[in-house]
Amino acid sequence: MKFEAELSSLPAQTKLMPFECKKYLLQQCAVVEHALTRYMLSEEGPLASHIKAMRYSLFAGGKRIRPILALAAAEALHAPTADLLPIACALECIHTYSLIHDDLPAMDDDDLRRGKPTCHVVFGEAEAILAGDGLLSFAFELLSHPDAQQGISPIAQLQMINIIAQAIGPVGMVGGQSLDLAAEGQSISFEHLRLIHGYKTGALITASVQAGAIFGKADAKQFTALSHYGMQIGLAFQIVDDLLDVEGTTENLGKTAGADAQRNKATYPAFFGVAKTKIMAQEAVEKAVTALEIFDAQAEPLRALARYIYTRNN
Ligand code: GRG
Repeated sequence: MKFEAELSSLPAQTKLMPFECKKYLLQQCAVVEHALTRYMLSEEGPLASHIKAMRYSLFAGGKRIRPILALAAAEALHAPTADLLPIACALECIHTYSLIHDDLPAMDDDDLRRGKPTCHVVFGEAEAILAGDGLLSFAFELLSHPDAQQGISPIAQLQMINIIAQAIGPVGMVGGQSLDLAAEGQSISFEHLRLIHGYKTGALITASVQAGAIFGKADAKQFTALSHYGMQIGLAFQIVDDLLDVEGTTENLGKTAGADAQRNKATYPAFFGVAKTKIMAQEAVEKAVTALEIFDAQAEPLRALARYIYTRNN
């Protein structure tokens, strides 16, 4: 999908040179990749085949948006980010678990993810369930890892774990997935769609930003601003995901394009058409950037990430 042309219509405050964002993303992706390699269990011993299934999906080439958002939020608060890396890796493990389970035959039954056959296609359904469970549990090992206790007070660390746990649980990502499955083939209201998106996709994205905010010792005003930013980019992320399902290709997306329509899923383009949906995504990005008004140039990566979420093509 070509969004670049539409970038010119974004207000000046949301503009950054595309190459700067690309460079930042590549750099941060490499940092996250390196940390994941360091923290993730290696494929040896009696559990090698279980760990192989976890590693297969974790290292299949995701964009690492959630960990990068956490790091960028801490950066916006002038915090050194090295000690945040175990938390950033935990967020990616949680996200990867959700993708593995989302692809299972009992859920979306997809055979392609991140450009590769899905975990259950390669390792079988039972092992894919366990790989997801393993990644989710391992994430909590990382959230409470001795390295994650550096540069943060025990109270702030517990608060961060609580926020992440809430975001991915029954009143968060898992609840959203449940609502999403129940809504398949049903005629639902737009308000209900927003609720599903907010829980299923928005909650973990918002929690990633909030984790960075807590690590960066945000005061109440900064935390509220970063939370608003997180909610708006979470919304933009899901709207663009809906658009990419319509306009993207399977090759670009690394997952089956057109799957939403095939499953008769309620989406933004289904409600509003493609053109209006793009405007709604832009509006969410603009609101996200406006929420960052109280921050200085250190928040530039967050502003660039908001814009990237709109222009991404996978
Ligand atoms: C199974 C508990 C459970 C939850 C599943 C994440 C999720 C909830 C479902 C995935 C379905 C989906 C396509 C949601 C839209 C937004 C989304 C999470 C897209 C994938 O995230 P990206 O684009 O993926 O960050 P990469 O592969 O780059 O990490």
